[in-house]
Amino acid sequence: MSTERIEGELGAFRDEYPQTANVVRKLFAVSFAALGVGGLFGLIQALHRTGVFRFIPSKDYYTVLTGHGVLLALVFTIFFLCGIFTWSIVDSLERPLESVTFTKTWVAIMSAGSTMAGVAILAGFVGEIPFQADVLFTFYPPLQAHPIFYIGLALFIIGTWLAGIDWFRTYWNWRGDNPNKSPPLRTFMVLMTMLMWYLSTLGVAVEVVFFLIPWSLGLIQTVDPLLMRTLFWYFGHPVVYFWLMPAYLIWYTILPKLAGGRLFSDPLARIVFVLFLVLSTPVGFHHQYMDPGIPEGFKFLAMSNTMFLLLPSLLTAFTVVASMEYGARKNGGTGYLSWLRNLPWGEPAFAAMALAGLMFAAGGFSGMVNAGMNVNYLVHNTLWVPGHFHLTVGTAVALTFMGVTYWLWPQLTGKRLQHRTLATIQPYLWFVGMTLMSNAMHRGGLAGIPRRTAEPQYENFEFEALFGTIGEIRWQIALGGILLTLSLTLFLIVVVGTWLVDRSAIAVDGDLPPALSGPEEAPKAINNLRLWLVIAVVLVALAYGPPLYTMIQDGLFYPGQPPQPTALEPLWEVLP
Ligand code: HAS
Ligand code: CU
Repeated sequence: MSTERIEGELGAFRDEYPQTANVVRKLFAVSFAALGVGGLFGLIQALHRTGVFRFIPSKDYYTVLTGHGVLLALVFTIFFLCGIFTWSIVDSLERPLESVTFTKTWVAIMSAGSTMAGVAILAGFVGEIPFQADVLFTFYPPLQAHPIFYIGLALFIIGTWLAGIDWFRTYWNWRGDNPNKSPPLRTFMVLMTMLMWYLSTLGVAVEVVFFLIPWSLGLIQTVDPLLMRTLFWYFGHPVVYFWLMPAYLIWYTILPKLAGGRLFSDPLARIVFVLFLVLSTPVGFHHQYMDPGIPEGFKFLAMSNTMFLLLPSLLTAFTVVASMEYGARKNGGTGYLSWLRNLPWGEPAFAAMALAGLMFAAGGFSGMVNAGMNVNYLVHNTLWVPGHFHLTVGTAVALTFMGVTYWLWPQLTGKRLQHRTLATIQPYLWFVGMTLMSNAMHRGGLAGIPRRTAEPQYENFEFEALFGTIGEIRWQIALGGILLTLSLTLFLIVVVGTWLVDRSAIAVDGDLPPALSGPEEAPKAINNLRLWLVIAVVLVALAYGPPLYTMIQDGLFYPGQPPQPTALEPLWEVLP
């Protein structure tokens, strides 16, 4: 196989930055391996809990569920986004990362951490082994895992912190050479996402390092479940934007090009990322509306912040669709909606991203329902919630990542995309499978079917009596799960097939066109990272300071005592 540049080939990223391309390929490879195994676990679960086909004992259900959640929601997504961010920084700043050794170090730390956590989870299948980690992907107490799981998680997070340092360092050096330029849009997006990540991972780092590791090692006897859940969800909401923001990066910078157009507004895209940094963290209590011990006023505050947090996504819907429409009209599209026909629906990369966006409109809607404090009581801990997140992380993010792979993989490998027909079918199959599965999950949730259980039927209680179409719901989930697995298999065949062929002239143009309204039209303050970080920290302190203070007073300083009445009155009773 020849590795020299092939004559006549469009500029492959691989030829310009061979070492970076190598790192990104490795990150993607780990990510896709996790996708394969995690996806298989998903199928096992869907068939098991619908009772369609059971080939594991129900006691292993939680091992499978934990593997599914950790491998897909943490390993697949985060390895992939680290690859996308590395590519974004290098390609948009047009300079390689500062030190290959440093880059390889964080990749190795992340890989070691995931392997440790993965081994602990898989050990759950083996009865005799004393370590296991059937703690689900949210891993908060009272469920307890072997220390190796928590240490693996800690390493994984440290790896992502180092990755951020790598990207920031490259940016700072670039700024030294270009003191008066705005950072390119992709770089700006990576930096804002990482600032949000640093701020929000503090919560989970404190939880894991100071509580869960010592607790699992037997160094401390008890932990306060409420405090642990609060530290987790302080991180647990922003992590969903850690997955989403790279997908938005792709929608803002690559999708308009694939649609034949240009991004509508660069400043608006920057504002969206600023809003995510500022608002993503002070909302975590919307996962804890049902938890006792948190003053209602602070839950209310989290709800209000969550509603404000819809804004960046609504702005995104506007900007990205406008950019697509611009492309379609340039290609001869007309009418209010008939321009949709002039989009390249037969291009796998485009179709995957556009379908992901469409499904996200529905996922965003079920998110709004979740966020309403009173409505949440109806859907919390039911199958509705997995319905919601299979549209968001499971489609908006996952399908966008698959779509961008069809575009980027040839540039990273220097090889032409193989099995194009399979690649063209794949996003549509995902769309149909997910429509069936997630719609049925939402409906099942409304009927009261709980999430996270192998046996959703209660003793002497038939959901049929409550909801006549339960049989139909069961089948939709099972069939949806099967179609999703098929789609995922097609994706992996395309990726592996492309990787294995010999190099040839590739047909992907990697240049991205500038936005219609460029960065020079944005106010200068937009690029002031420090300003936005300070505002984000202040908002977090307001939303979390007082409730955390009382929790720590009640729980940590008096371990083992019955809960003390909280000193904090609901917000509206303390405010003048
Ligand atoms: Fe969520 C639970 C609220 C977004 C993931 N969420 C979860 C869980 C996960 C998750 C994993 O308030 C479960 C955690 C667990 O295990 O317990 N979520 C929201 C809200 C939003 C939201 C308000 N979630 C996400 C995203 C996720 C994600 C994004 C992953 C990536 N969620 C909640 C709440 C809960 C929750 C409660 C707790 C529930 C409970 O009780 O446990 C918002 O960010 C959504 C805003 C989105 C929109 C949509 C805009 C539309 C766009 C589409 C544009 C179209 C295009 C294509 C580009 C307003 C941007 C057009 C195509 C053409 C052809 C024209
Ligand atoms: Cu959330």
